[in-house]
Amino acid sequence: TELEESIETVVTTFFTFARQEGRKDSLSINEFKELVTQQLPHLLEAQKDVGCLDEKMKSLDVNQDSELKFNEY
Ligand SMILES: [Ca+2]
Ligand SMILES: [Ca+2]
Repeated sequence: TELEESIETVVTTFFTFARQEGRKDSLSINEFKELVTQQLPHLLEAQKDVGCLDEKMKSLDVNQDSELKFNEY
């Protein structure tokens, strides 16, 4: 279904960026910024500048370990 394809795209995108550095199953702040910059440019425009992404990351990072697990994302 269309929903399944969308979910698969989200999962694939997450892990493509997550494996770039450090832990392979979670996003560092740099990986998170790369992902948003490259894959979610409209979200970036809405956020106005990259500094807001730090805030976004903090709000998503439930356990505050500076890495985003898929369940946090
Ligand atoms: Ca990583
Ligand atoms: Ca975390």
